[in-house]
Amino acid sequence: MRIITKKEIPDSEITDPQILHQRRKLIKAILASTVAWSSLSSKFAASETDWKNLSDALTGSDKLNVTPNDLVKNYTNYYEFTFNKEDSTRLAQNLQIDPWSVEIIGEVEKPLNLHLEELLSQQSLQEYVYRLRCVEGWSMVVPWVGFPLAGLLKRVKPLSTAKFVKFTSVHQSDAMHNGMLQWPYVEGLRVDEAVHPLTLLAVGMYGDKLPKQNGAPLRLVVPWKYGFKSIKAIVKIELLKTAPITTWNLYAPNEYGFYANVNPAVPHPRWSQISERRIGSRFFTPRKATELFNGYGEQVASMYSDMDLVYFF
Ligand SMILES: Nc1nc2c(c(=O)[nH]1)N[C@H]1C(S)=C(S)[C@@H](COP(=O)(O)O)O[C@H]1N2
Ligand SMILES: [Mo]
Repeated sequence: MRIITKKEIPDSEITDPQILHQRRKLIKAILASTVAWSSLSSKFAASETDWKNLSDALTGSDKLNVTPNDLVKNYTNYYEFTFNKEDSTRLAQNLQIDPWSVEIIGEVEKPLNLHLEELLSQQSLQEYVYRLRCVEGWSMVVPWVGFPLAGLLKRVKPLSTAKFVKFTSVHQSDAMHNGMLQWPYVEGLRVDEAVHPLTLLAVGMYGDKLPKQNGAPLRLVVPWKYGFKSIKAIVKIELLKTAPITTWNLYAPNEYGFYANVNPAVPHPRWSQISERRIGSRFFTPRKATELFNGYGEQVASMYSDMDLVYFF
């Protein structure tokens, strides 16, 4: 299988030189592992030639400013466990993720309940390097491994009545103890957003399987929206006629809108969204200017051309 590196990040964002070395080490580890997630391991198994192609892409002049893996693994938002970004990483290890299945139901011709292995059996995995911007004002660059959600949605044959997609996270009450919000975590997209080619289901990052704290075994990645839309540990995908009620919108409707498109012109009621702190940058590095649609406007702006982005924030 071929893993293709999509170069979404401009030259001006400098690379982490360790990444290539790290990837080679990781792929070896994956190839050697025979335990759980066996189907995933085979999905990741690239031939030597594929890896040479990938390394060539990475050592070329168009280098990527990927955030070091250690930072992405150890600075996580997983509120079902805790509000603390370090503790969530530790506590998430208590999640049971094998076996895993996902229901895809609602306004569809062919509802499915798929084991993770079946779900992946018809998808080919690619690497997608995307920026992730959290509503709290920090950002990072993550090499996800996954596939466009559109491919999976096609398999259930959505009816013309399907206008929205609702995503539900797992809730394991013996492991998830934060009682401050209503669980399970729920997110949603409009159907056109859900089938946009930038919208991914990720099963890995940095050439390896997704760590539990980053949403294993399966999470959404919507790079032009604030991070809270990129829901982790998905167990249910429902196609709906109307917009679902989502966790953050229910909790604080004036602070977290349904659309949540990254937009420097729409401040959060308690802070500005004009700039962001890139995780891993040096202490004195100035904050980066936040870009409309997180810099993916060329690809996604047309979906919102007739909408007031202040009203539909
Ligand atoms: N189920 C679930 N999904 C979630 C969250 C969460 O608390 N629970 N946090 C969201 C937020 S606020 C962000 S910024 C991203 C963070 O992803 P990361 O921890 O992998 O960087 O996940 C999103 N997905
Ligand atoms: Mo976030």
